[in-house]
Amino acid sequence: MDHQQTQTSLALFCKVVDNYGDIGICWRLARQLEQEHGIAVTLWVDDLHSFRRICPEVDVDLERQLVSGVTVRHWRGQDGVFSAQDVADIVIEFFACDLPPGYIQAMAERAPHPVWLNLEGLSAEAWVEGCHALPSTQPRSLIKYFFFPGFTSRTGGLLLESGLLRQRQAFQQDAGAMRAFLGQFGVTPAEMTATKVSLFCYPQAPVTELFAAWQAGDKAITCLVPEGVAADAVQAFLGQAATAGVSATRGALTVRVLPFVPQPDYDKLLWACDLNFVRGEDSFVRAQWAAKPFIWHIYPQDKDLHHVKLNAFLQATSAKTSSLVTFSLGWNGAAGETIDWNVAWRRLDADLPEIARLSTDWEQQLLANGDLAANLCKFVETVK
Ligand code: TRH
Repeated sequence: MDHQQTQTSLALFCKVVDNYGDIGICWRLARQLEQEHGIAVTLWVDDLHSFRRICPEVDVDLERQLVSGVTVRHWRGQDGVFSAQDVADIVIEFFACDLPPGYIQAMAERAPHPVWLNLEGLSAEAWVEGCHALPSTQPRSLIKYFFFPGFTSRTGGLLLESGLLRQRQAFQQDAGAMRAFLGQFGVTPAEMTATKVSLFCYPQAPVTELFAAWQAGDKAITCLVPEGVAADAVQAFLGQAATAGVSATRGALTVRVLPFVPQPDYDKLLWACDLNFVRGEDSFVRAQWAAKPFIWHIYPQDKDLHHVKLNAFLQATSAKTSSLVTFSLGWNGAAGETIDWNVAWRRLDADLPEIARLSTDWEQQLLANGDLAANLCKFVETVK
């Protein structure tokens, strides 16, 4: 979309359900559309406090602010009044967050109507391909298209900024940079030489059991945990409050609490570790661009529906071994049998080099699908 033409405008609406994934994904997409596609992006978000945890530049008291070239608006409820002039060329509703009725009214009054997308959640389930890019007729002859991220060429692909993999390779080939990055959080040279694990999971994960297996193991483990994650298990291990900077070593295991870092630094944490425990959606995707083995803790849903989604991914990914599948099912309470974490860990640990090798093949497969932001722009061209 070259600049001779008027700059294309885009409005991205994000409601923070809980945790950081919703804003994590929307912030990443907003920045990329602005920086790589020259689109004038306005990000409407209803929770600036969660936003600031992943992006310290955000001022929680401002109604409107410019952050990294993106206009950030504080989305306060559904009563806003808008005119057709306020409506962007492209409107993205994240996770069916229900646009303000006044904005939809203004979209209908705008000529031409904007391109309206609902950016859906990520899943490897087969039905996604059949729903991706489907139109749905809305009142006042508006059309909304469903845009699905995914792992195949018949989906919207995954978020990936251009240059990210080059940055990663440079960082992972620079031992000094990795030492300095982890050193700023207090990681000692001895902890650096151990197997480094990042731990980002939901409270339900069997962290206490895994810590016991690591502590009793014959291999030194340095477990790096963002503050607030698995707080009960971490506090019990540390014997004190799990605040950033606190660490303890028991047996073969050292646990160190990290501060919650800005989003770009979270990538570096994944790049610097030998194994990553990730969750939800955005960290799950970032782990797949880190070329390191990872264990996914999926966002729990009622009636264990998330187990279907988990199994769909474990079937789809090529970066797997039976030890990883068993461990992942156990980690998500989907193994259907009691897991001996000493055995599960020993088997997974032995396969880490193989899984790391397989991760690069999987990365190539994902790259072939194109990145989500570029695919989204191409799709918009076909329907506008
Ligand atoms: O925080 P999450 O559990 O978010 C979840 C999921 O998105 C889930 O799909 C959604 O339904 C639910 O919210 C409502 O996990 P996720 O998706 O990995 O998002 C975490 C974000 O936080 C990601 O963008 C990385 C970022 N992050 C940092 O910026 N700094 C950090 O220190 C850490 C640990 C994470």
